[in-house]
Amino acid sequence: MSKKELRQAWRWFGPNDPVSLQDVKQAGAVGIVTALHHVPHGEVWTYEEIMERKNLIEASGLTWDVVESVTIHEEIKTRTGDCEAWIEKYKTSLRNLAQAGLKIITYNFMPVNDWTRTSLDYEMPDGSKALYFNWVDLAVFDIHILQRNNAAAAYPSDVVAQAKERFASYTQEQCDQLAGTVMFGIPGEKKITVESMREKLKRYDHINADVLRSNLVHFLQRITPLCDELGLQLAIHPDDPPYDILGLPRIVKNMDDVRFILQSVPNKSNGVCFCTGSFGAHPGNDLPAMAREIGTRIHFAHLRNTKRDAEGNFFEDDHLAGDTDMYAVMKELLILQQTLPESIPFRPDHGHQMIDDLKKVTNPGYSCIGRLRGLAELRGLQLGILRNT
Ligand code: DNO
Repeated sequence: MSKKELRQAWRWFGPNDPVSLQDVKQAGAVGIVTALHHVPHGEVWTYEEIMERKNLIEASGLTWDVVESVTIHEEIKTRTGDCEAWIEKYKTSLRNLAQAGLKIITYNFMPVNDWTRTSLDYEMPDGSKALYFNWVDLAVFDIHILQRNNAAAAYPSDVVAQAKERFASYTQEQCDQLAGTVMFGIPGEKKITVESMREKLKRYDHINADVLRSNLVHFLQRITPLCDELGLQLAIHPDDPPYDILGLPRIVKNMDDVRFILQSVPNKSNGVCFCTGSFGAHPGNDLPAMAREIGTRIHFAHLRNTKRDAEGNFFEDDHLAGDTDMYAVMKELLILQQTLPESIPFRPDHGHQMIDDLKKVTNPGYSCIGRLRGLAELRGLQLGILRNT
């Protein structure tokens, strides 16, 4: 094997991120993954604002490698209201990004909420803190706090019973905290309240997985010809966690879903953000096999590990620990990389809050030291594999 490496990148939330660009350089990353988080979802990213961000990144000796995310407006996902006008705005943003020299565009098609966890400070045996997803806590939120119609029917009866007991034991403060965590979303973006969540969920009353899938295909058919022409590479982020939650359909959970998306819209710009943390939270997903099959349609990678228990709850483990065989995934990605002219960017996705970061206010999952550890381990793994093949 020749020695083409993946490109080490780092998610940065912009000028308000407590992790500075200089910190990123010290952590050993070379590329930045970011977005204009202050632009309301769906509105156009202007060329001027994109360039301003790009210049800021380049002034510190880094490059803006990946856009994550250009968020899709809910009316596109539900194909209602001003859907077509939102798609036109999306295309304008894509044109502006291409004009500024950006190439890889991450997005997701998760209804209402982005990633979902039930705890952002789950204590690990070594004292560091991890992100955690627990079904009983989700049911506490869903059945008792959100009070979604018929929510209990979505959970096994023992989970419903435990949720009832747990809810009775929670103080108001604990309930507020749980609700805030479930609806946490992306740092620097507008927060949603329980009330607005109810409103947003209502819009999906008549949208099942098939409808959502056809809305995604419609969106992709509208934008991929432009992306092909501009040389852009789209990267759809899987659903996190890869399960239907809060009565919402999820359509990027496994290899069947990915196959459907790639086959329905075969344009070369249509690709995937291979997030090992999201896909890896489902025991049915064979990550190395998925990497092999998706192949050149992997336009970007998030490397992270989760550890499940028997009930399907999971915490985010160290990058090289957990249920996903990171060695096997890295090996697949490196085999793929050798066939490509450009490096696939990867970022150490999330990391534990640890060491001095425990005393700081950090973006959950995105503190510096935990990701620095993850990046160091992943780079070492990469080097070891490349030297031995
Ligand atoms: C969570 C992230 C996701 C991701 C978006 C991409 O940490 O991986 O929020 O950025 O889903 O659209």
